[in-house]
Amino acid sequence: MERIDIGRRALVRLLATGAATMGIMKVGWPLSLYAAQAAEKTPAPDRPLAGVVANPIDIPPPIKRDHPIHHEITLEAREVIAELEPGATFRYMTFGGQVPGPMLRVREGDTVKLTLKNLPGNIYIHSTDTHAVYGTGGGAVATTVLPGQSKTEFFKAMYPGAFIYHCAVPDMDFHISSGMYGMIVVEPVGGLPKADREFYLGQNEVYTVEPFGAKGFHKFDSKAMVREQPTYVLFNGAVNALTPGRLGAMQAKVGETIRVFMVNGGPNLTSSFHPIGNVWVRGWQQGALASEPTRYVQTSTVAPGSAFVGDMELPVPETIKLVDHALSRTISQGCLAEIHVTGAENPEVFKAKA
Ligand SMILES: [Cu+2]
Repeated sequence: MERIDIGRRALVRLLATGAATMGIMKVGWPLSLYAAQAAEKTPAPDRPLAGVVANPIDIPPPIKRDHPIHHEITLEAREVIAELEPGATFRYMTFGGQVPGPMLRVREGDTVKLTLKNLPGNIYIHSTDTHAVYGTGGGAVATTVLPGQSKTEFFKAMYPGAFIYHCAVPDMDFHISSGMYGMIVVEPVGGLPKADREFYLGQNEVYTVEPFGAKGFHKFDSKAMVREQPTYVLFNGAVNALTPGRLGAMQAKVGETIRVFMVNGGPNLTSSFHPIGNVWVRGWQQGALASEPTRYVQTSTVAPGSAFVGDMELPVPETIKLVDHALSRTISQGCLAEIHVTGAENPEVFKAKA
């Protein structure tokens, strides 16, 4: 049996910054649509902040087993105020204090006891709809839980693929936009082709009253969400989070094969996921890992509520920019991540000066 307690590391991080003492007011069941907006208050400017950006390499390793096992997994619903970009804050809803939520990894045929713990300081109900689950709402009904309580469901991973899990309460678009989604990888029997490194990204869009780039606290804008006009489009929950100017680029070496797991939370926008300066040599469209991958794909459509798994080969040193090729989202709304590939030049393949 494998036991994973997803929330502890995030909890330590929060306690270290003091953000766990936020003192958000609790409200009871039932919650009307967006009712808790009224509870939102602008945080004091000196409040310590917790970051929500998921570390793209902090993921479970590939599965080598040739037999199924049982998992006991706990996800924590955690509402935190954190930064969209330096000086601009937002009230996120997360699994485990990070966006996207922790990547879960099981094998086809494995069984899972999944506990959703809704922390006592939260104000909203939460749940999980896991697209790898047969059952009403992908388990959303079974896991709908009030602040301060936990619910546990059991499921068997019957089919392989890379799937989203997301909160699925009645105003789920609001919860997902606020960060409440992640990926579960159900590896096919026999596993995936070997990759030297793996990275984990999640894309979602955020709708705020205040414009892009404004300092201070950003309030959620439900009307803009219904119009599908976001303020921010983000990888891993913050503006250009995985670039040198922020938390740093992802790193790889010439000659390696790397794999990117990407989940699109949406809630509304389809991503046109493209690696500038490279190509998806193998792409499992919609996360369909039981299918043969498509080859040499430039831009992959990743629907909201779906995922993509893509491999790249790295014949030359370069900076690969991962973007949504609906490019205004990258240029004006924050949707950029970088992979820095270091190693020897390969002039037979590319020369900067011909
Ligand atoms: Cu929720």
